[in-house]
Amino acid sequence: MPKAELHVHIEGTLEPGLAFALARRNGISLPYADEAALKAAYAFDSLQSFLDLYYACADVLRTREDFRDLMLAYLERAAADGVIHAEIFFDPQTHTARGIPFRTVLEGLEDGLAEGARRWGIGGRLILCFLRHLSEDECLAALDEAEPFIGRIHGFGLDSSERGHPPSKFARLFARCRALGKPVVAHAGEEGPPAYITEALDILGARRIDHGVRAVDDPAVLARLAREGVALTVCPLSNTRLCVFAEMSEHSLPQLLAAGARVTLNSDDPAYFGGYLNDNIRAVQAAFAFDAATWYRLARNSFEASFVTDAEKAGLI
Ligand code: ES4
Ligand code: ZN
Repeated sequence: MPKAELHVHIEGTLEPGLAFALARRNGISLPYADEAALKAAYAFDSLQSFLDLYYACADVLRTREDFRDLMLAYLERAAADGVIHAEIFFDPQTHTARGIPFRTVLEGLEDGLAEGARRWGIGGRLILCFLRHLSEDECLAALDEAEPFIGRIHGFGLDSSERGHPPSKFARLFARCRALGKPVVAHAGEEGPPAYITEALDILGARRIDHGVRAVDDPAVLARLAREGVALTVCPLSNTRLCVFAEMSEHSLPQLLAAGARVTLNSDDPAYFGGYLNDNIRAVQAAFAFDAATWYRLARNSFEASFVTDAEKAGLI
């Protein structure tokens, strides 16, 4: 079934094989002996334990070609899963903090998008994510750096450590993003409370909520999401790997669907969490045995919640 993927971090698609190949190409060493040792470190007990490794591995990404190769590897894998459109997060601050120019990151990712469209017909857009563990002033400086390239950035998002970094910390930043005429999204209600979902909507003007799975902890928030048709980009394997839910059978996905929320399924950081989009779908089906109508609804939601305009959609599906 054709699908759109709306929640995937390009840095989270860095497979161990490519990480070691890029480390060799760039003459740098990873703090792991080999691919097996790196994979063995993929045992997380929280979002932070994952982020520590995710930022460490991103250090192998140095050149425009590295970012191109990373994007191309993701698009090949996504296309094989029936993804025909992807809205892809990137974290420029992770790279500019290491001295990699914003332009190098952007142009490499764009090279990959162009090549992926040629080879597999897959469409892709870039959503620039700000790192919420940093200060709002640091994020405003990152936006300054991105502004010369604004026509090549589809939207803005908010990711990294959620607890203790509420959306309200970034009110001025997202006001500027909206003033640039761009759609904004935010991670909220992954590890953080439902109140962060409300802040993302009311203070940041988020058009979609990334994760949002903890909305079930506040019936009023859940009812509002359903009433307003706010899309939730849910990432089931991410949530179980990061211990948001102990097991897939405990995931809030059936409650979100039953409440009428506009749920989409996504892979988040597929290299780290045990699989790409169809692996997520298989894991959900093994736990919940949804009927065909539910799967059709989920695929349809992915297009309806995308930032593709109606006119563009007419040509897409
Ligand atoms: C992330 Cl799973 C998750 N949550 C928040 N920020 C992230 N960045 C990459 N993956
Ligand atoms: Zn995410």
